[in-house]
Amino acid sequence: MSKQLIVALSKGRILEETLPLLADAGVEPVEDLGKSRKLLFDTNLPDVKLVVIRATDVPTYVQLGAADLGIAGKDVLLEHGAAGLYEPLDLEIARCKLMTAGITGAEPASARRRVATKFVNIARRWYAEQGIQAEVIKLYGAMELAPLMNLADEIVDIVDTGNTLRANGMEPRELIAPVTTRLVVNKASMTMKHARIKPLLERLKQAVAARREDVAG
Ligand code: PRT
Ligand code: MG
Repeated sequence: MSKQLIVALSKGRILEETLPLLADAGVEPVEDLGKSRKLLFDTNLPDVKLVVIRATDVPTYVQLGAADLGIAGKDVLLEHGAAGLYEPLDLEIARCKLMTAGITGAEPASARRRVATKFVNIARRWYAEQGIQAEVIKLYGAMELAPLMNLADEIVDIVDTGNTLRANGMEPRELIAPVTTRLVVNKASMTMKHARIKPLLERLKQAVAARREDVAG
C-alpha cells in the first residue's frame, strides 16, 4: 500500500463548504479546484492528494480503496450502504433533510403509493418500515415534477428551505433522516495508514469544533 493519502471530495455544493474546513485542518490544494478541468490535485502536503468526483461516486472510491478518505453527504452514504467504510466524523456542513413530499393539501394515496426518487434504496427501506406499500420509481433529477405530471403520488428528496417544493405546489410530509456531510475512511487504510490518518482526523475534528463555537458566537 502506498504511503500517499488520497482524499475523494464531492463536487458541487459540498465542495465549497469542504475546502475551508480542509484548509483549517492544514490541507490546501496547490491550484484552484474550480478553475481547473483536472480531477486529481496536489496539495501543500506532499503525501496528500485530492480527487474531485460526483458525490454519488465517493463511497465507491473509498469502499474499494481507490481513495483512503472521502467526504460525502449522509444521504449519499445511506443510499450506497456502509460496507467497507468507517464514518468517524460529522463535518456538520451542507445540512439538510431527507423527506417525503407531495402535492400541497392532497391526501397521501392510501393503497399502493407511487414514489419517485433518486434515493431508491432509502425509499424502499423507509416505506417498508412504515408498513406502506410503495412502488419506487427511479429518477435522476427534478423529482418535484413527478407528482405534478402524475408520474408519482409522492417523492423522496432533499429539503433545505422548502422553497423548491413550494415553488412546485408541494409540501414536505415525513422526515426520513437529517443529513450532514460526513468524513468516511476505507477500513483497510484506517489500519494500514493509521499513523498518517489519525493526526489529519484530529485536525479536522478541531476545525469542525472551532466552526461550531464560531456559529454559537
Ligand atoms: O448534481 P448531481 O446529480 O451530481 O448531485 P446533486 O445536485 O445532488 O449535488 P449537489 O452538489 O447539489 O449536492 C450534493 C449534496 O449536498 C447532497 O448529497 C446533500 O448531502 C447536500 N445538500 C444540502 C443538498 C441540499 N442541501 C439541497 N438543498 N443537496 C441538494 N439540495 C437540493 C435538493 O435536491 C432540492 O432540489 O436543493 C433543493 C431543495 O432545496 P430547498 O432549499 O429549496 O428546500
Ligand atoms: Mg446538482
